[in-house]
Amino acid sequence: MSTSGTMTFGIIKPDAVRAGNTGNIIQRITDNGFRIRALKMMHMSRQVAEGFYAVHRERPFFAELVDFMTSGPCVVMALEKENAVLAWRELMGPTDSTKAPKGTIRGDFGSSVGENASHGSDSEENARIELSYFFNATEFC
Ligand code: 3AN
Repeated sequence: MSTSGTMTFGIIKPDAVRAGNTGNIIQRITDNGFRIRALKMMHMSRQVAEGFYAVHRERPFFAELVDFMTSGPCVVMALEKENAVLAWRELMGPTDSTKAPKGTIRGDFGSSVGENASHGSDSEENARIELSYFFNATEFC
């Protein structure tokens, strides 16, 4: 298996899993040339969600964000590609699903700025932090 490129961290959020779009989103990921290096479904506890979004703790939407991310199972993923961080953010589209173009994951599967179907790291440094928050070294294939 090729291991070229860089890795980013992605989440298929609870709204998209609930709506039955997990398979559609994974299909888009592989169709766009990403290699899935790790993947698991999980239901985040409040402690895990609060830790993951700790940088947003002071934002007015923090409680809503944690409620949403713990509202059902999600799928966490390690995605590899050339310039994976940027490539995954482009495939997702902008944060606010109501402004995301059709053809992007958020444009097609999200419904608002909070319920936006997917997460992606915003830098390689944060990708490393977020990957190690959710995956052990033994979980990467
Ligand atoms: P991104 O995830 O695209 O980097 P950020 O960093 O602006 O976007 O937002 C972090 C998280 O907070 C995202 N998951 C987003 O859905 C959520 N979020 C941002 N703004 C709001 C808002 N006004 N209301 C609810 N959730 C929000």
